[in-house]
Amino acid sequence: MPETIFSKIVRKEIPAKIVYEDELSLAFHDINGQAPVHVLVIPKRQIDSLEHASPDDAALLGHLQIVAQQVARQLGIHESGYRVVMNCGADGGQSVGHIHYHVLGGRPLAWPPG
Ligand code: DGP
Repeated sequence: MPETIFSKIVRKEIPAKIVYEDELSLAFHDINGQAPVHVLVIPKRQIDSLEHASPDDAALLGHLQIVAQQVARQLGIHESGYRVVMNCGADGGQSVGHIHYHVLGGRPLAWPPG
């Protein structure tokens, strides 16, 4: 799949409000935040979606979840609670073809999602 805007963010070719970075991952505020805290956690290496992930990607996906925890703590939503969600494919609501977790918090979140 062609690269997306997220690869440009990884390479710092376009700006983003980055809150965390390491050799494998990047976390930055969503441009269209749906909660007081809405951060995206992405791998630097593009995987198009969860459907495109393989067992070899298991450690990387686990790493992204620990980064999500770190971001929640850093932004002070770890005690009130937060949601970590990944959309996959058209019906899942995925709009950017570079796998990512959403970290949402800072207000009560409804369930189930629409
Ligand atoms: P999803 O719909 O699950 O694929 O989520 C993609 C999210 O990416 C969506 O909430 C909006 C966000 N987004 C799209 N383009 C940009 C961008 O250029 N910068 C930032 N910070 N977020 C973006």
